[in-house]
Amino acid sequence: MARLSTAQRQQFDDEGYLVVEDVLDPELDIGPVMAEYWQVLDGIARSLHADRAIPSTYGDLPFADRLIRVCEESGRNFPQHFDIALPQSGVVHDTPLHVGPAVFNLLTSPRLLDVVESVIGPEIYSNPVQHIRMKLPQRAVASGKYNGLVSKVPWHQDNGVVLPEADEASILTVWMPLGDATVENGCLQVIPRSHRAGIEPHCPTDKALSIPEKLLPVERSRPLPMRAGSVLLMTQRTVHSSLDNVTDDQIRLSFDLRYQPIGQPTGRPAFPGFVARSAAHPERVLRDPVAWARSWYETRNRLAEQENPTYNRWRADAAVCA
Ligand SMILES: O=C(O)CCC(=O)C(=O)O
Ligand SMILES: [Fe+2]
Repeated sequence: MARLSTAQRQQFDDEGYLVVEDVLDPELDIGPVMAEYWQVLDGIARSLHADRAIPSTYGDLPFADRLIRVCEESGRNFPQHFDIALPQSGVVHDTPLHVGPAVFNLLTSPRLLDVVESVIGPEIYSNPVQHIRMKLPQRAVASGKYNGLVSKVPWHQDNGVVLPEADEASILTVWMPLGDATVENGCLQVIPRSHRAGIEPHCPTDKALSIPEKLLPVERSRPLPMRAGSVLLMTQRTVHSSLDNVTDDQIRLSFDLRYQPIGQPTGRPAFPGFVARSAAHPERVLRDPVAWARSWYETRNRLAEQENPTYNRWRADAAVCA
């Protein structure tokens, strides 16, 4: 079992983060996910081509080249088509999302859950705050509204982007690159030991919720280049952000997943989580990828017919945001 060593546990507790290498097998665990994403991209490209929005479907290009080309030529981005959760607002009956079996298999990968178990114990709930991020080179980012799924992400704590109901929960963020993440293509960075204080104030800005830099020792920030197959663990209070993708031709692909002990509030009660592992009640574990997908489709239908809830507590007119 890929359990953490005592030293690794200690580093996680002391520093608020830990990179664990070679948890996943890039070919066996990540390959099937990329095959699903190839199909999603193929659908996008064919539909744009049929609408004459792009001159070719670019079907002979590898994934990154193809997505960059499709975004550049169409002047659009498609973060929600790939994402593994619904957006926080504006959900309609046909809001796209991707909840395929390969994604479910990764979310419930025994090797991943072994690592999670070493931090939060054997009763593991998959928190529904989860995303795929495909950070594009600048020239492929559509102008207009900022989207953290395709661009760099400002300083924040994950605790700050969910409801206060989860403030005392133990939500573990598991961030993993699907290809190598580098300083150039926009890897994650953390502020070591920042998890020891409380929740910092977050300000709503045009670039997502963020902690004002004047409140942070940003000179202590540590970029974390990572190879595919490695995972980064962070507490819900660890302050982190991500860098710009300054390459011309790479996409920084990553999943951010979250797990917590069963029974704690998730911070987004309108979204569906599930029991991923349980020593006490193995019969409650969700093993069916179709049932998982259905839980998201049912949530989509429900949210499409009501006013969407809000998931954060912050106000732009707070003194600290001036
Ligand atoms: O992947 C990124 O750029 C940001 C990810 C993030 O904020 C998270 O995983 O909580
Ligand atoms: Fe985050």
